[in-house]
Amino acid sequence: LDILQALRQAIKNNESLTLHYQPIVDDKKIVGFEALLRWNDPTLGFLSPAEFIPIAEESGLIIPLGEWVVRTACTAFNELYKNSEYMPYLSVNVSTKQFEQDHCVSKLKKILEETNFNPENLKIELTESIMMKDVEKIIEKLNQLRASGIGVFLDDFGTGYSSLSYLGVLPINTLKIDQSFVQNINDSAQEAIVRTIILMAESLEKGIIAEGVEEVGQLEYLKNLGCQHFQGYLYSKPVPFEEIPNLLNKEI
Ligand code: G
Ligand code: G
Ligand code: MN
Ligand code: NA
Repeated sequence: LDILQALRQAIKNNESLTLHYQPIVDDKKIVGFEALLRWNDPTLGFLSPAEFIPIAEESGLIIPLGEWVVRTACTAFNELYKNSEYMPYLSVNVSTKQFEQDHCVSKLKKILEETNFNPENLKIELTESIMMKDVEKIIEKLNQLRASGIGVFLDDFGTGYSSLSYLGVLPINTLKIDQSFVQNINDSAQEAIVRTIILMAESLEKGIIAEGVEEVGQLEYLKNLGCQHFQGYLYSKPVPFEEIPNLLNKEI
């Protein structure tokens, strides 16, 4: 059984695919959760999204898979927070291949309507590779997202080929600093890069989230540089949906 065949089955059966959720925090509370795909196939066993997302992209399965992610996460979150005053935002990864599709934005909006999910509570994470595509078209889509209330995060920031000149014109809300910078933050060159990214984000009025924060030392370093939002094993690994309530009581 090959991965492609198995993935096609998994999407159809809706049994072996699940989502885990990793909190994004400030210095007091959880502000959001990133949804991350997990796949434990009955015959192939556990497969990492790093293995199967590229196959899904190549085959076109990323379209139904991506829609499944948004629908499943929005439904689960609405249920979890139906009696709460405060709801952290939900962030989902959208691959460039998926975002390039003509009807991507209208499809997203349709899923939000069907699940009755507030667009202001949804963020989508795109990588810098979107900037290597038809930029005019990408900007148009980003503007449509903004108009609908959906937020846009630029994921793994600093590792791709984004031309800094695009950053000024792209309607993106937040930069997620790639974990590789955070993990090497005691290296003076890496620290200089992180400091510069944070300053640039401030001048462009964009938010910043540091990814991959594993140690208290890294957290303190980032706070000193002016970073206010964090994600990483230090606070929590991605957890199954059922474990979210345990996190809500945990100290930051
Ligand atoms: O969760 P983990 O670190 O194993 O994720 C590995 C990679 O897979 C990350 O780059 C992550 O962004 C990506 N990924 C996880 N879930 C999804 C998803 O639902 N859609 C897309 N497009 N990528 C995902
Ligand atoms: O590309 P993206 O940023 O979406 O990928 C997120 C991936 O990073 C997830 O698979 C998640 O499991 C992983 N991750 C999250 N926090 C940490 C961390 O603190 N350290 C490491 N090594 N990986 C992390
Ligand atoms: Mn991400
Ligand atoms: Na990332």
